[in-house]
Amino acid sequence: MKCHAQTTTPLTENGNGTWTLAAMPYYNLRLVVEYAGNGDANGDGSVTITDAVAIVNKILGNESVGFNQTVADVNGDGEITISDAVGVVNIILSGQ
Ligand SMILES: [Ca+2]
Ligand SMILES: [Ca+2]
Repeated sequence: MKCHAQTTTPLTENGNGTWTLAAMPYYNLRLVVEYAGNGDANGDGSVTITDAVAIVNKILGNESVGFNQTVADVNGDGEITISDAVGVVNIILSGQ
C-alpha cells in the first residue's frame, strides 16, 4: 500500500532546494491511499503463474470464475493491464 498527501495549496520554492507550503486550512489536505494487490488473482491462496494467466485472460475479455480484480491490480493503478501480469511474475521470481 502506498500512501501520500495531496493538497491544492501552492508550494513556494525558497531557492535553496527547500519548499515552503503556504498556510493551509486543515480541510485542504486529503490522504490518498493506493492499494496494491498481492497478485493472487484467482484467489487460490498462492501467487503462481496461473494468476498471471488469469490476468492476461481478463485483459483478453475471458475473466475466469473467482477472478479478484482488487488483488490482481498488483501495481495499484486501478486498472488491470499487462503490467499487473508482469507484477505477478516479479512476485514469483522474488519469492515473496
Ligand atoms: Ca493464485
Ligand atoms: Ca494495475
